[in-house]
Amino acid sequence: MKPTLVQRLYDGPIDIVGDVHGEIEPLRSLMMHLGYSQDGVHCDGRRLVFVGDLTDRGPDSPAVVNLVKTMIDSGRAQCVLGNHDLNLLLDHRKHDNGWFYGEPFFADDAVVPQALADESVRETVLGLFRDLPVALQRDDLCIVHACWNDEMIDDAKHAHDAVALYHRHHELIEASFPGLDLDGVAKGLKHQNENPIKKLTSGPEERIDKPIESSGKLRFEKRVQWWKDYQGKFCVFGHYSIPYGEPRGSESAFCVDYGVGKRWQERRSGTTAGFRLKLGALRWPERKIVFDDGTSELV
Ligand SMILES: [Mn+2]
Repeated sequence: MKPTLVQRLYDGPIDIVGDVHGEIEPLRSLMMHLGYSQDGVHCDGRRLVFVGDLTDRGPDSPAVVNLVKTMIDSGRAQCVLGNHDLNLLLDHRKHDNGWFYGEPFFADDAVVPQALADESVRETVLGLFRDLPVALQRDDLCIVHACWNDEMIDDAKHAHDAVALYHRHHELIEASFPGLDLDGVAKGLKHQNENPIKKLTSGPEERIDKPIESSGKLRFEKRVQWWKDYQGKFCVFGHYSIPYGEPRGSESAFCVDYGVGKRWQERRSGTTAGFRLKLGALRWPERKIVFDDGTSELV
């Protein structure tokens, strides 16, 4: 029987890596600065834990998947499922996951350089994502891609297949609509906030009065900063793409996603070094963040 969607996090010292989004070179640099060999061995026996969103946007999603899969298969790394990873499992095409379908990523009428998948890459990617848990925990620490929520973690604890759990709740939520007199935004928010797989991998949202433009679409909802009210076990999460220098959590929660997924925008505007958007890893229990450029600081 498959293990459940909430699994035991490694004991001992770990390094928790933010959303990689296909950025293979920053990942290799980060591993080197953390003291890992290129296949993920650390001389002190430390291990890597990824917060999900391994693919999309960056130049080489297949290479990131191959590397992380090799480390997971040999017991040297763990990874939780992110919303981008989930989209591929659900076959939800988005503006930035065309690489998976063999199609170039256009932004502002120019191609963003990316390795494109073929059939065998697609098989490897789905094979990895199908087996990922949505959350990891141990006595002092828990890890999820976007949002920790006890009630939804409980649902995930009793499930073995993220796609099946997603569809089950999707249908339950749809079945609750007749007679409720909800508009499209309210329905969308129910799908976002009441489906455990959605909420754990992409976080809670709320309605806003003035729509904002995001990825070329008008949106009537925005993300909720759930960590401001969170008081549980220390939680490390990704997803929110918070640049260096900005507030990134609370007493009990820390966002390790420093936004490297949008580094293609910096490259396009001519930056070749000293990037503002970084890939970081939180060393635990040291509580030290190490970046792909080799800099580090206590948090
Ligand atoms: Mn994400």
